[in-house]
Amino acid sequence: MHATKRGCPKCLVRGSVLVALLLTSLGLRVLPQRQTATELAAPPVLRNESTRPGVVEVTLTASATRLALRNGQITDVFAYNGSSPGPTLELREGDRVIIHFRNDLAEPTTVHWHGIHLPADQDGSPFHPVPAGGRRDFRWTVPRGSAGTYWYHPHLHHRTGHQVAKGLYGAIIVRAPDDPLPRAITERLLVLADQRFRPDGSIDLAEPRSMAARIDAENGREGDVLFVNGQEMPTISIRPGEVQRWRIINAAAARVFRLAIPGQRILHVGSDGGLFERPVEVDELVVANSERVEILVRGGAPGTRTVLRSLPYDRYIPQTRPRDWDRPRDILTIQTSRAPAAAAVAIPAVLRRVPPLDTARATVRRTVTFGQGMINNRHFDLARVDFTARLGATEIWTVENVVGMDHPFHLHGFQFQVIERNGVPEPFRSWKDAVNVRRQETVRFVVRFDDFPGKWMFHCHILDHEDQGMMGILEVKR
Ligand SMILES: [Cu+2]
Repeated sequence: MHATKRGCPKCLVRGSVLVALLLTSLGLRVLPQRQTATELAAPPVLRNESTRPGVVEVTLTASATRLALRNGQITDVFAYNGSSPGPTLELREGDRVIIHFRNDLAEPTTVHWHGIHLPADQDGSPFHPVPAGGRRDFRWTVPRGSAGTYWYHPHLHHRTGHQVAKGLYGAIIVRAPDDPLPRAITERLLVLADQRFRPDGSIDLAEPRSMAARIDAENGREGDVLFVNGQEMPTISIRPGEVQRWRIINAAAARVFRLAIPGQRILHVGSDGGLFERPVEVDELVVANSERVEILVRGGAPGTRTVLRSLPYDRYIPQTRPRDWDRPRDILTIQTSRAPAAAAVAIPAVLRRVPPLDTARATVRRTVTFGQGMINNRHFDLARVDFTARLGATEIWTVENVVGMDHPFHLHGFQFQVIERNGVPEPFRSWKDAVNVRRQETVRFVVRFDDFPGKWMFHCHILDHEDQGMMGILEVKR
């Protein structure tokens, strides 16, 4: 974290350190940046323990701990390295990554490296549980051309929703040697999540068989408190006319963010698998569960203020639609300073090439039908392979949602390219590992299984649905 880059006033840092010391003296582990600072703070960065060039070796520990998440109240959570979101894994294309993972929880877990193209046995899927008190090393290489924003989270079947709700999720950033965006641009990471608290400050997990549990099972668990990097309504400072690059991750279990900034259009430059070929100007962006977006945001007139807002988004069936679903929710404040205007930066018209996957070479077509709680009329079974694909094959998948609510589809291990939605051609190419499939919508994409044979998950990324069995297994065979 760079205080100068964040424009973080020294007094806020000092104040948060004092609160941290006070709470530490009470025997509580806390994150200093969560206390008094209203300026958005980046999550800590995982320390690289290797001195070898091109090697990133880190230690990641999941444990139960206590954090001051809101209003000074101490909350029992699960955290990676004592922090929620967990520390960011900073990588470069081509890096060899070694993660020494330790499970200090009292229950099994896994760590899934969401969106990364890696060997199947390193994916941290439900096939790879790490028992309570257990350890395992993950080893993989960051593919060339995969620069982008990814994330990591647990993926133990029936327990993913619970463990993420307790605080286990963190960002992965992969950088390219030839990033086309000017280096002068300040970069921000925004890990979006929501949470629900009881009056005593504890995390509100629905009692089994309660009405709340039934609603969570249907909608996916949502919380009324919106967090950016674990902070409620933080501020991002920006200079007049300054352009900032924001990497945004939707790490919420079920909430879909429909993002807008009143008073400005957003330059959308990338999604799950990295930058687009060209920037696209938009008024708003729907970011479904597990999706990432990269955007460019511009500072306003000196001293003005606006917000990043989540507009109402109706993904629900009428019976369980939240009463306040149509209320816009502000996520953070964008404060333009009175500093001199920033020097203009040129945004390239072409960012990079996104090579097309050739649909004419597709040898297999498959259909994934999303029902409520099931895929192709079946619940997930760890012992069953649903689809078998040949290594090297190009395939076209049709994901059809036949029910009355949205289900975001995610495929492990492979980035795909959306071809069309409800027969309407996708306006431009991008690399995706997750795509929201709206109620009654059909999405078609092309994917190539170029490497890494083995068993891979595909599932709905509403975590409650995934835990209920809206998941299947694709086996890629030589
Ligand atoms: Cu779903």
